[in-house]
Amino acid sequence: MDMDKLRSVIDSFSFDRCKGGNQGFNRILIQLFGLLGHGKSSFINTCIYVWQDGEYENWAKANENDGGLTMHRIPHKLTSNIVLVDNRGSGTMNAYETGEIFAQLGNLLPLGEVEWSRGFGLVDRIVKSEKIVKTSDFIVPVLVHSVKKTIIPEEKADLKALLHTAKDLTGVFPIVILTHRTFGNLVNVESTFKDMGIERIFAFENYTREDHFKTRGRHEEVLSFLQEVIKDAQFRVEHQKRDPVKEMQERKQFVFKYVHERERKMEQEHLERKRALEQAMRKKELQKQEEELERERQRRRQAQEDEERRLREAIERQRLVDQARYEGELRAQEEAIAKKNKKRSGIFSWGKKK
Ligand SMILES: Nc1nc2c(ncn2[C@@H]2O[C@H](COP(=O)(O)OP(=O)(O)OP(=O)(O)O)[C@@H](O)[C@H]2O)c(=O)[nH]1
Ligand SMILES: [Mg+2]
Repeated sequence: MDMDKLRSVIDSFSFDRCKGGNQGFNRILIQLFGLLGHGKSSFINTCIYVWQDGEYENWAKANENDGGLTMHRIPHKLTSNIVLVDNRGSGTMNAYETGEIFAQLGNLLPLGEVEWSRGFGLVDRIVKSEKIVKTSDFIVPVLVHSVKKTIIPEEKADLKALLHTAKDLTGVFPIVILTHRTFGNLVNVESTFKDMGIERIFAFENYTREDHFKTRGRHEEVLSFLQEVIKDAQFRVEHQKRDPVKEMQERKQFVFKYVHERERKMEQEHLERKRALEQAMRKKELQKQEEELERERQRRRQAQEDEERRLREAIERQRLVDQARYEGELRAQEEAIAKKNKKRSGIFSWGKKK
């Protein structure tokens, strides 16, 4: 399809023209999500730039430096029936951040500033938003991922889980947008996402402040992406009985359950950590007691050895004293005998002279 035809298909899209009518939907909400600084806002700029085909502007306030910036959920109206939503990116895939992503994706929070909360704060915010959020928005989840960032094996499982939960939550398999397409191994990243079950992947070099030289390739890719979004929404509405109010309710239940499970898990982990810490402390205390006992045993052994040595030395000293005395007495006896013998032999010699 040439570009003009594509534009006219996108521009004229309306749920009212779906076979079986709009089933309660009136606009497509393209919900962008993903990690911080992967190019969500730049992708919105790219879409608006291509759609308006005028001068480049930083409509979505993409970060001018390399990093993350968006703190608000800002809707950008592309056509009367298609809205792009720039969501706040998450820093990690941990349970708090994914909870917030699901609430954003499920359109359970009002558009505007995004606060992130711990504990059951998210549930409170969803309940407070009930009257503001629209059930008539058809959500198409779109994950934005930069080719620059290699997906390490531990991240792969988290990312896959996130994509599948996004599908369960919205009823639509997320489309993946790869940004910075010339800055990394595109083939590898594409095949990683295909392995995760993703059917539609678009790779872009986003139009940015530095590089917004219009190219046919980029323009066509953006229009094809929008056409794909429309086809998906149409397919879902035409091939399935829909009830937007009930679906919103189900999304809410899903996120409540997720938050509840998360809190329960956190509490359990906290208790396990506490138990492990107490166990470690008890073990350390026992070890200390054992060491003290061992030191006491050694002290006693040493004292006993010292006592035995002292006794042996005393016996030895006594033996030497006894021996010396005995030898002294012996010597005295011998001297006495010798003296006696000398005397006797003197008597005998005096008798002979006579
Ligand atoms: N070369 C190039 N730069 C890009 C591309 N996409 C985004 N950038 C740059 O990357 C930086 C971050 O892009 P953003 O669009 O602000 O990222 P983000 O996902 O909106 O960030 P958060 O709002 O924090 O989640 C900016 O400096 C962009 O100019 C791309 O495809 N190619
Ligand atoms: Mg942003």
